[in-house]
Amino acid sequence: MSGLTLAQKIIQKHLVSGEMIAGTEIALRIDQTLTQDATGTMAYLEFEAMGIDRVRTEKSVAYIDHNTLQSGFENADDHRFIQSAAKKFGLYFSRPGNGICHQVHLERFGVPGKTLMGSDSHTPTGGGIGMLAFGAGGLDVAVAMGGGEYYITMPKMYKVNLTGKLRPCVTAKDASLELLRRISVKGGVGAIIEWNGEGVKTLSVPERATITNMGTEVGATTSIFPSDETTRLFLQAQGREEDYIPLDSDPDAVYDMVIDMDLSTLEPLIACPHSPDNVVKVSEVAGTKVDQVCIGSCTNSSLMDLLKVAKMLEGKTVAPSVSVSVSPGSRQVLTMLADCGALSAILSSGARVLECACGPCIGMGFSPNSGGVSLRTFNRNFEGRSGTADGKVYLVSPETAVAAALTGYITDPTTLGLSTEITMPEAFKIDDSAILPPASPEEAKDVEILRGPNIKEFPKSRPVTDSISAPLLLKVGDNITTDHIMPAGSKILPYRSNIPYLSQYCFGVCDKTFPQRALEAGSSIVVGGENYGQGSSREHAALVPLYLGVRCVIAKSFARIHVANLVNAGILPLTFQDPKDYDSVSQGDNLRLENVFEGLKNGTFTLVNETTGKRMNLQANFTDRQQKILLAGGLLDYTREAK
Ligand code: MIC
Ligand code: SF4
Repeated sequence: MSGLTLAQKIIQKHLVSGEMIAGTEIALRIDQTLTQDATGTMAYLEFEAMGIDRVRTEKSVAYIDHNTLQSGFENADDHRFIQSAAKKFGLYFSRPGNGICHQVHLERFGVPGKTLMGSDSHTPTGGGIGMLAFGAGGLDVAVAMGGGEYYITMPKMYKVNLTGKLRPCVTAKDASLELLRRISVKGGVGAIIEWNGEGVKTLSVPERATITNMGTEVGATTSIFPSDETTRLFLQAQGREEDYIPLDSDPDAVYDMVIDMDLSTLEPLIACPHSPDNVVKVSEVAGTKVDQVCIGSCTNSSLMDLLKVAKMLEGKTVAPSVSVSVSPGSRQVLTMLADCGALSAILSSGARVLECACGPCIGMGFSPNSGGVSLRTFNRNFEGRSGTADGKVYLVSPETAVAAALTGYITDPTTLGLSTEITMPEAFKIDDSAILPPASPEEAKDVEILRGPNIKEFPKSRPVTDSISAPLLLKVGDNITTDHIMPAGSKILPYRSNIPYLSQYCFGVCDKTFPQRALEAGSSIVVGGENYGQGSSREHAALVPLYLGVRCVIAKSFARIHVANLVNAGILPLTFQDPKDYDSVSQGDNLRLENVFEGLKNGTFTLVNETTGKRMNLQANFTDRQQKILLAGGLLDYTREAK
């Protein structure tokens, strides 16, 4: 028997059912959960609907970090709802302004060797300290909060074998962009990526967390680093040394793919609009005029990142033509920047310091000017996500961001000769006063859940039927993101608990007429290309199509979290057996799915294009559990029936 990979070791310890054979279904015990507010309201409504009175995990945390603009009552009502639900159901509550869920979780809660599930696709950030951390839809997280297992397909194991050491002004972000350049936004689908090898020793915890965070962008199930002396020192500095355990893969562990990466040969890289894998060297686009620079997000807002930013900005002012924002990842980061004087260097440079929240990353303010070029240290540059439809967003490291802020043009930071030498403090400032503990089970009985008028009914799902006849109302191309299906941003995000309202914006980036046409048709089918549904974990990208009557999505291939969300919503996700059949259907055709019940069991479905007469095969390997969920009309109904 060969040895185990690091991820396999954690999976083995948490395996409730199934075997560790790639491609088969396994069920995992989940130790910790996290939610953020944009997905959390729905997740707690779903948890409530399951009728469980208390979370059954080791630790569950509810964060408020996305919807912090509060330009009306909606966000504030949702915050209050989540706060009261957390208190009643036994969760810790991280108050608005306390920071971005992934950054705060890493600082204050994450534990090596534990499993973490979060209703946010960047939950794998926890892999930076050796957690096995998964992003999932809100309903799956609600089930895990109730003590239910997490069902996934046992992933393949990939290894990035790191050697060498990063040169000054070349960063962990560049290593992530290099992986995206090599394997693309779908190169990690169905796999866990372990970062290992000699080079790991040279990377700090925040650098590792940047890398595991960006692993979501290659479509990986999750990403993970070993837990070693660097991890121990980080936890010690957070006053949590008792949470440390060492963890590594066995020397003879077998991987399905090994990617070698020599850190010392990397150069500053940049992802050009509108995809994180549209990566070139910074030097190749140097000289492009920049209008805006945003530093922050769960990818690059650690104390280490911002101390380096402050060091580069110290005594200088940003170019007059560039608007610069800095959003620290957490209150801990912000107070420590303030205490050591680094904040003053940032402020004096002319940068605007924003709240410790997601902010511009999810279009919550700070949108670029018309057609503006925005360099961001974030993880996603999907079209329209910034809030400016024709904005051109590039993804870069904090060092490359500062270089552009100072010069006004895309600039390779290694050419500026600026020092990024910083000393990290031995201990972080611990102040958990903005993390509210849950009520005791006794007190919880009297806690009232506070609901605002923005909370509307959950859309009714319908069990799949043996034959489905519906028009193909929308045909889209490859790599459609959940930001295309259900856009976010400051104008729409406040309505995450109001599916009827949200539905007006469904597929707005692709076709503004879709919602109206779908409502009129009553039942519809959507067709997509490769990697349909990549990006975020938002289950709204399934719940809203459900509300609009979408019965089935047919694609060349799907992204992992989205396909699970479609099944949970009771929508059939099917793939073309022959990808060329994608060309045999056109928007407006009438389609008919036959023998659906048989197909659920044997994996093959017949699709008849009633407009052209062509018949073709579709496929899907639904597990027994998924078949039951689809027949019950979604996971919520299935869970209720199973109780
Ligand atoms: C994102 O980065 O797209 C989000 C907003 O954090 C989403 C979650 C959401 O849509 O609420 C994610 O990554 O899962
Ligand atoms: Fe927030 Fe952006 Fe991270 Fe999503 S990617 S959790 S919006 S900071």
